[in-house]
Amino acid sequence: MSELIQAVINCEEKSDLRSFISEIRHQEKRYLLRNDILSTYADYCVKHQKSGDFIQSSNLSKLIYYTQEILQEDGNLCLIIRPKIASQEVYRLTDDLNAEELTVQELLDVRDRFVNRYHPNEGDILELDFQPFYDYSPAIRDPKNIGKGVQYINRYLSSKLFQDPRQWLESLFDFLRLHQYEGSQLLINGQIQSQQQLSDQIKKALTYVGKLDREEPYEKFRYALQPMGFEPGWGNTAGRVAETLEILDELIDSPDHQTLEAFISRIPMVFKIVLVSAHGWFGQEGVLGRPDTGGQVVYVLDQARSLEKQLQEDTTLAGLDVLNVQPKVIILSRLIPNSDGTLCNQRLEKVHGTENAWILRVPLREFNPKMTQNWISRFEFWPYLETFALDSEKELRSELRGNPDLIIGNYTDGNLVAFLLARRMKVTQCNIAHALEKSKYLFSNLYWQDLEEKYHFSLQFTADLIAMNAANFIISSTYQEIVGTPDSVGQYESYKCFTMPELYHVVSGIELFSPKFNVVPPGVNETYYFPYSRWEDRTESDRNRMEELLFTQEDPSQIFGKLDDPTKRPIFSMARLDRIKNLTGLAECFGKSPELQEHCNLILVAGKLRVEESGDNEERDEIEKLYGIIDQYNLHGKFRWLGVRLSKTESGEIYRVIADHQGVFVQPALFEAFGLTILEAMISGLPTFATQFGGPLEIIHDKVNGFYINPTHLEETAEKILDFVTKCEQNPNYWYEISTRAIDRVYSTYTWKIHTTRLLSLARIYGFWNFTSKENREDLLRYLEALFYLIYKPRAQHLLDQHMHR
Ligand code: UDP
Ligand code: LCN
Repeated sequence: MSELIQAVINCEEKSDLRSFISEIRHQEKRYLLRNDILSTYADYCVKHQKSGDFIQSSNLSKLIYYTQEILQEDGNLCLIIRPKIASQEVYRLTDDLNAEELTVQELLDVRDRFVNRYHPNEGDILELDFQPFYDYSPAIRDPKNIGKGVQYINRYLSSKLFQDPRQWLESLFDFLRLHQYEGSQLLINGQIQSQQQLSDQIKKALTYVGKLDREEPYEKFRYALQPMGFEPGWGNTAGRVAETLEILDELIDSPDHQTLEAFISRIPMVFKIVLVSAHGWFGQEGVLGRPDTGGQVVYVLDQARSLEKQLQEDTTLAGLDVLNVQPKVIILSRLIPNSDGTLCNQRLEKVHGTENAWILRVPLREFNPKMTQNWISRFEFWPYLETFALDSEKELRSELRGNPDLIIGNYTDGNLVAFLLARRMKVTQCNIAHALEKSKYLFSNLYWQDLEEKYHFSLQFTADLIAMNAANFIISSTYQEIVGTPDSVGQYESYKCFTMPELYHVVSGIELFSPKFNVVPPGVNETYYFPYSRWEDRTESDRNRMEELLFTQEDPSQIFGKLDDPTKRPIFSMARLDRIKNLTGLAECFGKSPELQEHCNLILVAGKLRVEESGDNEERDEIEKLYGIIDQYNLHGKFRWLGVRLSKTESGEIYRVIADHQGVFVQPALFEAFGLTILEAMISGLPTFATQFGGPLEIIHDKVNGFYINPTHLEETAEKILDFVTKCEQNPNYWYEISTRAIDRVYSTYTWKIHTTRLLSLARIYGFWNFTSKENREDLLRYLEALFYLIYKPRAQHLLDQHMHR
């Protein structure tokens, strides 16, 4: 990049650079983000009548394209440049056009100075640096392979391991001896005492099972294999046992990474899984749409269901029915005594449609019953996590009659609890972010002190750093959740280097090239969400009820607005009513376009209708704002707002009824980490317009199976929807084309079956590598513990003191 800067400085573009800098100086903003930089540059090009050629291919244009941020300081500009995904360079550009490269430390100082929180005379600030812990572990080289960690680690470690055949065979032998289920030995027993004997016995067993009918059930020859040294776990039929033994035989004779993966994927080593989803209303009925309760709950419930099913299939295939193995999945959440009509005050609730998946709710200790008896916003939840983890450990051990095999955390709080539990129970830890608030709230770290009272980001970001570094593996829903796109920073990437002024500087917060990252997108519950055209699976009475609810029913307690012409094409959206979901933006976009109003009605399912009924600040603000927009643009007669809480069956049907009317779904969030409603709408057959900021960029292919919108450009968004509607009016086939492709997209890529097969294979492979490579992470974990006790805990205690005085 320095060459590019030098090229701009040294060529005839120097004067352009000078006048562009002067343009920047005239900006009121001293801290420009990419959007500001691009629009200032666009204005500059218009004002100076720059040619298309210049705009397309000048060095200055290239430099601007890569520049993520510009900070102005004493006449100098600090340029933060992202020359490629997951990398950053910083330059100071002086008045006389000298460019010098800045270190990360210098950049963080510049940022601190920007907010007047730089105090070098008072000593150095604490620097957090995780890089040394990653220096000796394998790292992916090519950014395009980020998020494919397991493939990489498998190849890398196999080749290392296979270099020393003796050690490799020893590790494999030790690994095979390890497995038990509630005291019963699996795979091999004491008859096999060495790796050499293992190899001989495999051949013997293969000869034996080779003579049996392939379909012969395992229980019929179980006791013939036992004296040879083989216990249950190899397969449920003679054919399956033979296959697994053959794979092992091949692995011993001529190891390669594919055979290793195939073998490990068959090893029964995961039976009990804990999913931690601590905050919010976690339940199966009447909880969705509340503040803090949305996609994460849907995701975790569906994942639990699908994991249980997959575990059952796997244990049956492994022949473990003879031991009566019953896999168990526990969702750990908090118990909320004042549960407002939901079941969140019940200790144990079975997950519908499963045999052995449960929601286990553990109450918070009663530090302050006014708080702990009630729902607590995720932003205020921090002081309760450590004791919650301690109490949960006991409950989990008694429910599971031992330790789980895998703990998966969800969201910052769940991930921190998963870290504490996994550390104490010595279990593999997996992280799922769902949403990292750091990138959701602009400048949330730089101005953390001003936001602390409301959001407590100092606790959240510290917890994020601890949990994401501690996790054995992380699954993300998209690639860009990790490292963004060529022109936008990823959510995990935003933790790489940042300042928390006066608290600490993070010079390397996470290794983005670490193979711990794996992209495993979620699915959608196909029992409730399916294409509108599957008439045979739809219930007429539900359909009529939803039809009425959407278009005509009058019930001021939960419905606002009456449609003048209910037959107009519906534009539909459904989301929690928070600022980032931006339903108010969609209403405004609709309000600004009389043409769109001529063709369509706008129907929203969102939150509550009355400020007094909401206990959440953001929700209250949004309710007021929405009423303001309705009046300002006089949307009466064209707009309906349903403040209802729908059951799953109803919400599935509601998308389909919109599709019956050839409507569209719009997801206008200012940022969306993934966006389950997009999958729900698409599988139902709705042409979907979704924000271009975040996960939807990977779900949808623009203009192929849906459309991108920029929710900050309201007129342009209205124009895009109008354009689609007009095209459909001219050519009714167009709606069907997009609708069909949307359905296909979900079925081909976003199913829970794909998700859980992959997740379980990850759990096994990481489990195997943790065992064989004896990866020593103790130094890292000790560092994280220090962070927890020295930074997180005192701050959490301080917040608890505040709560006690409420
Ligand atoms: N949802 C709902 N009722 C509402 C709002 C949302 O049932 O009033 C459901 C919606 O169907 C989806 C989930 O909540 O399954 C929202 O997930 P998404 O990933 O879109 O957003 P999140 O709320 O997690 O940010
Ligand atoms: C949280 C979000 O904000 C959504 O974008 C995701 O779809 C959801 O969690 C499930 O991961």
